[in-house]
Amino acid sequence: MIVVNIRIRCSTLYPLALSLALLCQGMAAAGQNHLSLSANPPIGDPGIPDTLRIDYFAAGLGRQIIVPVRFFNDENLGALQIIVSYDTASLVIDSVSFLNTTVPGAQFVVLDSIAGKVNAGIFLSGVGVIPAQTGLFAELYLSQKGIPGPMAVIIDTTSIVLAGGTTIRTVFSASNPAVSIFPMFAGGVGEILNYVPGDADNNGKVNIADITFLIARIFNFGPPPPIPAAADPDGSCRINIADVTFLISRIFNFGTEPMVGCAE
Ligand SMILES: [Ca+2]
Ligand SMILES: [Ca+2]
Repeated sequence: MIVVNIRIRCSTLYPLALSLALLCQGMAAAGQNHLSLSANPPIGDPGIPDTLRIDYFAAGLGRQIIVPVRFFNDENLGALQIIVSYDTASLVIDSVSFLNTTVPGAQFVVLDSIAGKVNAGIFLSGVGVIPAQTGLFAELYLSQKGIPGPMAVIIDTTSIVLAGGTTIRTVFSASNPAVSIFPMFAGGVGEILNYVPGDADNNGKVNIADITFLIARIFNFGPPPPIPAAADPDGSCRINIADVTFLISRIFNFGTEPMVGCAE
């Protein structure tokens, strides 16, 4: 199995344009009443800049790509709405999961597979706040279309223009005072590498030479693996003796198939 590995470079920051954002599109889709995030004009972001971040992710052809979307806020929030775009030439959006989110509250998702946009939000309708934290907002589930060879994939922030002409953008809503906060965006450009899971020496085959290669590396006298994720067959995000054990089990035909690695 050939695997596509996508690395996120979190080196670029994009300040977002100021705008009043509304939850109306997502709320309508969720069967909720229209809700304005904030009736006040945006006043910027007090304290430490709030940040929206797309994390590292890895995936294989035919498997889902899981893209963690994280955020930082240093004030109490009442709602978050995050809008991102993806490359429709190479990716297909499957769903958005709030399963492991650190944010409690009502959730909505609108997927536009034609335009390649995801509009996802969480809001608190009653008392309570989303406290200051660095946390997971949601995970995007996408599939790779199966185009071989190295290529770039971009997950970026975007905006959506509603039928009435209102433009909605990524926004965090502070609960007290009620203001719209427009976070900085970190990351988004991915680099894709093709590899075979467990192929630690990157010669296209998984065999005993990969075990030798891993042992040499783990005991510090061998070269680093050309593609670290390929040398992480147990999918633990670390390269260690457990990967050697895993490959021994596999190669002698009583172990499971190597997993898509996540070591960096
Ligand atoms: Ca190999
Ligand atoms: Ca491992």
